Amino acid sequence: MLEGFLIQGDITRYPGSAIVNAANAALAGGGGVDGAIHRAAGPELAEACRKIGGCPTGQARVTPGFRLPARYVIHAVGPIWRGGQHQEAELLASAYRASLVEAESLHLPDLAFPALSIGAYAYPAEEATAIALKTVFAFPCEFLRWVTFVVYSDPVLQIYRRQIAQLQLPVKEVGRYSELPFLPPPSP
Ligand code: AR6
Repeated sequence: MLEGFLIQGDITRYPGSAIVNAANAALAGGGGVDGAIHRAAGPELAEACRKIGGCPTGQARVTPGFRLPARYVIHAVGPIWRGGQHQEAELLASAYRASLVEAESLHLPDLAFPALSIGAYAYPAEEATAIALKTVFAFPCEFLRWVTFVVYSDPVLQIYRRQIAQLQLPVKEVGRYSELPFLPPPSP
């Protein structure tokens, strides 16, 4: 059974197996969480993305994490919000599922997600959060046991708390990564 965690923080500091990036279809880097991940991973990440060439909306591609604490980056492309009549909901769910498929194919036990599409791509945060949570918990995981939702801002944290309570999902909030029970304790 999948266990969920919620944390407010910087996903580039996640010390587990893989983090998901909120990428664009060109895998060209950008602002927001994408920019932070590229800065923390180093220039090798842009080079690896360039070799992949791109990724359609709703899909995901894997690279190493390079200088990140996480071993892999799963670059997922969420939809740009265009009013809700352009398959945004399906594409957002698909971006989450595609990330989980990549993690499963690598036999990873844990994965961290940022809030895909709710920043520069302007997806309404309440709806996007419900999709994120429902999609992850509906996914038939085989190797994955722990999914951590990493939120950056206070308003988004409140939205996650509310949706987790409303959907009655097994997601525990922690204050720092070292409280995640499945990770080895930090070395002294
Ligand atoms: N750790 C965790 N979450 C973060 C971090 C961080 N270090 N930094 C920002 N967030 P966005 P999108 C939150 O815009 O909407 C880029 O230019 C942020 O507060 O990063 O999918 C790409 O290249 C927000 O809640 O992603 C694409 O072109 C959430 O991450 C485009 O933006 C997502 O915001 C993708 O837009």
